[in-house]
Amino acid sequence: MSTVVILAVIIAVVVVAAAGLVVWRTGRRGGGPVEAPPPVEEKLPEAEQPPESPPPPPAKEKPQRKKRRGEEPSDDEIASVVAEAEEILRAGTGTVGEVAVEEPEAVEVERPSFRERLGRTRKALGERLAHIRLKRKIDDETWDELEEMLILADVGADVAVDLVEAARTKAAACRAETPDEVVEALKEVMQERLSGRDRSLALSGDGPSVWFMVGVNGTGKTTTIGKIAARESDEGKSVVLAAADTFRAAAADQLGIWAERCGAELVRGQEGGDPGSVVFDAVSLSRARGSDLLLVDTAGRLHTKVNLMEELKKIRRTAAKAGGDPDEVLLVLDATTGQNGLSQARQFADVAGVTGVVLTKLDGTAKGGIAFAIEQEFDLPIKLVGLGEGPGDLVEFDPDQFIEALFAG
Ligand SMILES: Nc1nc2c(ncn2[C@@H]2O[C@H](COP(=O)(O)OP(=O)(O)O)[C@@H](O)[C@H]2O)c(=O)[nH]1
Ligand SMILES: [Mg+2]
Repeated sequence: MSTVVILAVIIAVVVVAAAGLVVWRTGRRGGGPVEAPPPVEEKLPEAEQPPESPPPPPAKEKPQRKKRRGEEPSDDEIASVVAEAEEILRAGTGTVGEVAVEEPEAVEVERPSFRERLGRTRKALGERLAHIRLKRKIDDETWDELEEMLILADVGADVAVDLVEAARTKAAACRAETPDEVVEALKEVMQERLSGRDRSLALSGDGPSVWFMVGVNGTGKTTTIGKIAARESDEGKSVVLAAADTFRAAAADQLGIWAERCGAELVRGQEGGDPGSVVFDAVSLSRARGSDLLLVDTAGRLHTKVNLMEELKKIRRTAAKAGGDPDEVLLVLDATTGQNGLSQARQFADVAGVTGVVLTKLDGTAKGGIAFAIEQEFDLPIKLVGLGEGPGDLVEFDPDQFIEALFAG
């Protein structure tokens, strides 16, 4: 055997041993599954033989990820590959040699809490509650004050009377004597009234889920669609937006900005055009693409004398014909309009087949009690709540957290 062949065999053995050391140390520290390195080529053609002792790399030079064929790794190189592997494992992503390190799980976007955003509602209720808690004894006046407090918070007169009645019965049953115990009884009654409803958003079993947004102008339909699209896209869903509010071109432009932000597809028509044809096209496109979710923005008013409610019914029928009967028709209500908004909302609820409510602008009102009026008078579940104008400012309606925030003072 020639000297050159012996030398080549020695180098191959050293390289295999070094690669084994790197993989063993990486697997030991990372704890994850580590695959064996690819087999090292045994014999190299003479022309590619490396010099006997390759010059050591400069101290600060980043070692190459893949070694030149047949080159023997030095101790320094092994140490630096191990250090690199440790760094990648700490960062949670990347590749070490041939071993892929899994990407970290998506970090959940932090959503605002009721407690931090219901500032004005909490202040209004908190001051009155503080006054009631200071009372020495419970009498009719105490109950009247609690009722007044609820009416001022926009719970609605009938609902306020009903809640106080129930709290009074509860307080008597559990022999509540102090103002704190009475306030607690009212809080529990309010929690009971909002519990046990299905607040989930319905998904289609077959084809894209279709959610309509309806409601009067300025309530926050387009903004809510943008927020939902942002949330669902973040979760990896493919989303299509239909600009069926053809009243103003600016409405479709506004939706277009949201679509661009989150990579959703926008379907729009001519200003003043037929909203039905926008919806038809959007359903057809979503089905053809196999999209997960289609969000339909509708108008709060129209150019023509066509009745808005008739138009909504027509759009629904068109969507159904195209194979996209809505899974959700969400009535968007602006919390700041309080009881006035409710009468307009009633019309939508009656004709548009509303399945749930999105209560917007709860961050900017002292009238959070409107949530009770909606649930009790309309018998509709509030499914989502807007707590600001940003893409992350949409939260699921959690009644317990909502009431805790109201009573937190
Ligand atoms: N503070 C606050 N503003 C909101 C919220 N939702 C929407 N808005 C604002 O309300 C205004 C009307 O919203 P828009 O989506 O255009 O209403 P639309 O006419 O129903 O489509 C815009 O200025 C929005 O930024 C919310 O939850 N909180
Ligand atoms: Mg709009």
